[in-house]
Order: sequence, then C-alpha cells, then structure tokens
Amino acid sequence: MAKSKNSNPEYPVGAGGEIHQSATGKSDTLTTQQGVPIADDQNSLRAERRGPTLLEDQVMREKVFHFDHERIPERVVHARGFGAHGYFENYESLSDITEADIFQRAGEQVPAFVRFSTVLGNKGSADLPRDVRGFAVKLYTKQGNWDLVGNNIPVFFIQDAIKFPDLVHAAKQEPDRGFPQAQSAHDNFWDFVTLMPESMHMLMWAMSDRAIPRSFRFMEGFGVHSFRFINKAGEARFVKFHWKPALGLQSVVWNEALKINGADPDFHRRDMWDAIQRGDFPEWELGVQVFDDAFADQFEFDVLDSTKIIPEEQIPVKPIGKLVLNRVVDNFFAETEQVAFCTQNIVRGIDFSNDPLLQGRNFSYLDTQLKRLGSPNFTQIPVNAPKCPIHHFQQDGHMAMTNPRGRANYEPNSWDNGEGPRENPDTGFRSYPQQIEGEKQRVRSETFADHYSQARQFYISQTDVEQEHIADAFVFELSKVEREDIRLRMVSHLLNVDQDLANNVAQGLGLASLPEPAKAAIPTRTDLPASPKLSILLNGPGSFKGRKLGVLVSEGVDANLFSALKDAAVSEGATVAVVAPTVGGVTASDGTSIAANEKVDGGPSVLFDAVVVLIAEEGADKLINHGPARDFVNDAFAHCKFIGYTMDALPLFQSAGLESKLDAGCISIRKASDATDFLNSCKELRHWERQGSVNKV
Ligand code: HDD
Repeated sequence: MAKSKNSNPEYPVGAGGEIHQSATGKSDTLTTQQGVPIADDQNSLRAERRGPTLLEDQVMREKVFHFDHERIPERVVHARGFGAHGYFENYESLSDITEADIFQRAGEQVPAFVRFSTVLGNKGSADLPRDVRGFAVKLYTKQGNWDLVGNNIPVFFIQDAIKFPDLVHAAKQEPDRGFPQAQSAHDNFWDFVTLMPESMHMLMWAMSDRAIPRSFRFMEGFGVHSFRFINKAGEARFVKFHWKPALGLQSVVWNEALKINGADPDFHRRDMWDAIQRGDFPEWELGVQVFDDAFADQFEFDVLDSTKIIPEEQIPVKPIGKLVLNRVVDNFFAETEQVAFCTQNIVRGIDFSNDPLLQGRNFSYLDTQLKRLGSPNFTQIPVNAPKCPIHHFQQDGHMAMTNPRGRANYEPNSWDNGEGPRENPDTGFRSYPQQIEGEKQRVRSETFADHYSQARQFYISQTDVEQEHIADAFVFELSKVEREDIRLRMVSHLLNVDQDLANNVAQGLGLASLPEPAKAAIPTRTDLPASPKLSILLNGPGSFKGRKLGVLVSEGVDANLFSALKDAAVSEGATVAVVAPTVGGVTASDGTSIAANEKVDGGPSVLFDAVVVLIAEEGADKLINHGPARDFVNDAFAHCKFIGYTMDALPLFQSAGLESKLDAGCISIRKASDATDFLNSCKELRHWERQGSVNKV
C-alpha cells in the first residue's frame, strides 16, 4: 500500500543552485533551461545577416523571458537585508522550564539562518540610515522550524498590529513624491508618531546610537514580545529572548553614518561577509528573561505591551546558548531573498502570549510570504525547508516540488493501513491552555496606557555622551520636518520625558518658546531607577577585537613601525587596512612593497574604528595638502577616534587645522612599543572626552 507523505527530500540537482557548476570542475557546455546545448550565445537568430530577428528563436526567447521575471516583490518592510548560515548551540538542559527539543541537551547544535535588515529603505538603499535593524533567526530544530523574528531594539512603535500599516505608510516614502526613502527624517513619520504617544519609548531608542550600529556583529537582538515557555508537566512561564553580541555593542556617530553611506553603502553587509570569509565568525549568546504570572501581575507595566521592557536589573538575562554564523550564502537570491520568516513558526515547548502586536504578526507574515514567493509551497525552497522529517497531506499548488506518491491525499484514509502520518498528542505541538473569559471587544487595555515612564527611564540610563546624541538626533530629524506644529508637538511629548532633553531639542530647533507638555493619560513616573544595562557606553567590550584599523601610509613609511602596528593589531584580534596615495601601494623604508587596500579618497577614515597616520618625510608632500588626506584626519578627530601618528605626519594635522587640538586620544608613534600602547588605548573604542571640544557632528 502506498504511503502518502512528504519527507523533506534532498533537493534534486537542477532545482537548486547547482545548475551551472560542473562536479568535475571542467567547463560544461552552456544549455537552455531545457538542457539543450547552446551553439551561439552571442547572436540572436535572424533572417539574413542584417535582417529582422526571428520569433522562432527559442534560445533568445527563453533567456529574455526568464530575465523579465527575475524579480519578486521586495519585502514591504525590511527589504534591504543580509543573511548568513550558522548554528545554535545549547548550553544546558532547560527541561525544567521548556520541553522545546532544542533546549534539552547540553552542547547540541542545530542549523540556523539569520537575516539582518534595515526596516524602511528599499532593497537598494544604503546600510547606514538611522533606522531599526531587523534580527530574524530561523532555527532548524528537530521538532520543526522556530523563527525568532526580532529587532535590535527591544520595544516597538505601536502596541496593536492594526496600526502597523499606518506606521509603515507614514515612515516609508511619502506617497505623492516617492521620497525620502530609507529614513524617518520627514513630515509624515513625525506627524504619525507624535499623534501616537505609545511610540515615545521606541522613539528614544530610535534616536539613540542603537539605530546607527557599527555593524550587525556589534548589535544586540531582541524577540521583543513576551512568549511562553512550557515544560513537560504543562507548567508555563513567560519568556523574553535576547541576543548578546560576543564582540560587545558598538555604534558609529551620526555624521560618520552619513559619510559611510556615501563611501560604502554596503558597509554592514561587507563587514559581515568579510568577517565570515576570514573565519572571524560572528557570535551571539541567546539569553532569556524568564518570569512567572505572579511577577507579570505585580510588574509596573503590562508584559503583553511591546512598548515596554523588563529591565535586566529586575529580571536578569540568563545565557542559554550561542549562535555562530560561519557560512555565507551561495546565492543571495536563493537564500537571503527567498528566506521566509514567520512569527507563527514556533515549536512545542514555546507558545505565543496574548500580545496584540504578536497576534497580528502571526497573520501578516504567512500572508506576505505567499505574496512575495507566489506559492503556498514556499516551505519547499531549500532555505525555508525544515531539516527534520515532514509528513503531511498538503499538496499541489504552484511550484510543487515534492508531491507525494500514492493514492491517499487525505487523512484518515484506509490506504496506508494506518501507517501513514497521523497526529500524535504525546509529541505534537500544544498550546498553553490559558483560561480566557470575558466579552469580545475592540479596546486597548488601560494597563497599556503609560507612554512616558519607560521613555524617561531609557533616557536617564544613558551617559552624557549618549544623551547628547539623542538630543542631536531629534534635532536633525525634526529639522527636516517642514511643519512647525509637528516639531512643537514632538517637543511637547519630550517635556513628559525629560525637561533637559526637551530644552536641548527646542534650542537645537531654534524654537522661540516651549510648548505646553502633551496631555498624558498617565503622568510620567519618576521613581523608576536608571537601568545601566541600557547604555551602550557603560557596557563597552574593553577590547578592539573584531574592529578595523586604517593605516594611512606614504612612500618611505617606516617598515618597523608598520609591522609593529600590524602585529599589535592582529594580536588584539583586529584587522588592518592600508590606505595609500595610490592603490598600487608604497615602498617602505627597507625597500619592501606594501600593498594598499584603498586609495586615500576611496578609503576615508569613517570606514575604520581607529586610524594611524604613518607618514614618512619622503612621501609627506603627496598627502599634506591633499583634500582627502585632510578629511581623513579631520573626520577621525571629529568622530572621536583614536589616532596614531608619526612626527612626519604633523604637517598634515597642521594643514587640517588640528595641530593645536591634539589630545590624549591622539598618540604619537615613534617606536615599536608605542604601537602596542596605541592598540591598548583603542580598546576604549572612542575617545569620548573629545566630544565636547569638537564641532557637533
Ligand atoms: Fe515585521 C518583516 C521584525 C512588527 C509585518 N519584521 C520583518 C522582518 C523583521 C521584522 C526582522 C524581516 C524578516 C526578514 O528578514 O525577512 N516586525 C518585526 C518586529 C516587530 C514587527 C520586531 C515588532 C515587535 N511586522 C510587525 C507587525 C506586522 C509586521 C506588527 C504586521 C501587522 N514584518 C511584517 C511583514 C514582513 C515583516 C510585512 C515584511 C517581509 C516579511 O514580513 O517577510 O509581514
């Protein structure tokens, strides 16, 4: 009797990415999609040497037909993204709190695929606008795929999914003109959010340095919502998920972000690609905040409200495993573009909470995948296919690749003697049987009504430097807003967050006077203590590992100093990029050639975490009055970077107007041991003491 089942087959050669590759490495003959060898791929078929092209030309028609259909709709949000493969490794059994298979055994690994993204920009936009970053993780567990579709910010703009289309419409390009794209600095965005006070907490995060990360490798990730963990005994607890980067958190400064977008619009994806290719595998720890209903009931805010966090000081984050990204994709479209995350993809031992944002997402993601990928069979695309056995009776539809054999395509049936796939209450997914009673109603719970207290808590948890960045970001964005009433409305909200912040923003906007504070449904609580874990700078890694040192060299550069610097950087786990007057590189003092990675105007200092200006007398002339070289040091200085320099570089600092300003973050490098001292200083990442003395950037 035929068994009726789908069983996750190995994808057949030809359906995946292997069509052009010869197993033997020798060149294969070019063929059509039908496998017909092609004799001439340069010329279409025509009647007579200079006559019209023939409709009959099946080779050209097939090629152009395929080309015409190469694009699928880009994601309506998070269109620009970058994915990579890796694995998740579980630290210890969590069987006491969840029966999710992935968390049962210490040291066990499951494959993972992660896609990072910006939210607002279209697919071809730059990597470094001020924006939230998506952090979507697909874990191919033995009990099915679990997608944790999060962001690098633990809260969200809205509380109810019904407002998501409004939020996204307001934030993306304005509908009449089609711009600005990839940024929130425009009227519609600020109009909407200032009319939605629930977005205040998220706005504080979005205006903080979190929204301009140095790279994906230096970001936290958050599941945002409260989920449920359920153990074998059926006991449920709430859980919030956190990803903590092994290399620590780091962001750029705003003026730097603006320049990076021009110098290298692919800054983040290149960084990820390069790190994985050189074996420096990006790593995060998965941490959980687990709490019971009793905690939820007495917590100051509603744990179902996605505009709120639970401070780590209140419920510590317990590390439970690590995520390592160790393989770039073979094909961007096949994997990164076609990967389909769905918040509804959870596994036994995990359940949703009643967060109305999450509940709405569960509808939206499945729906959007059908639109984007065009078929309910998108789970058969290799990157989306589970890596555990699958058995079901769903079949047919566009692009069905794995229709089962046999006669039975329904259940129950008598064709398989009861051996075909059947439900199993012992191992099957189960929902937490939460008691629900009450009236069906379209309301927002009053427990969601405090919109300012955690916004204030976030702000007071930041260092002075970070607070200044937040104020500057509000000023920048609101200065792009044409309508003054919208600017005023934002300041009226800020007055409910922090008076100094409101004053600073009002001053930055040149407002003649402060508006009245916005009417608050619930007055701001001032008793919530600062949560130091919310600051990036208070939690620095104390390491330069994974960072990039840019070394500007001239002809005749001191070979010893250069190799001392390189050695010091490498022993810190950093990489070095050589920037030279020409991409041909330079000849060092000992006659050896030093290859360049960048010509100076293609490798501005914004691309590096710290810089060294290793100029020798011989080659100084070429750089001292060279605009891009001046910008190199000027920007590094203005962005509070650590700068190493040789004495022969001083005329360049002079020509950049910096000679008299050199401070403790500018370190002279005369002998090899200075290189080590310099790299030690770089562990601080930025010389923030300088921020007050440089022009605002
Ligand atoms: Fe969403 C994509 C994260 C709210 C509807 N979302 C998307 C992606 C991420 C998030 C990371 C990109 C996935 C990928 O790389 O392919 N979204 C979030 C977070 C939210 C959130 C953290 C709030 C906590 N999203 C949200 C709501 C809705 C959506 C409330 C709809 C009601 N999101 C979508 C979507 C997208 C999406 C339209 C676009 C492309 C896709 O799903 O696959 O369905």
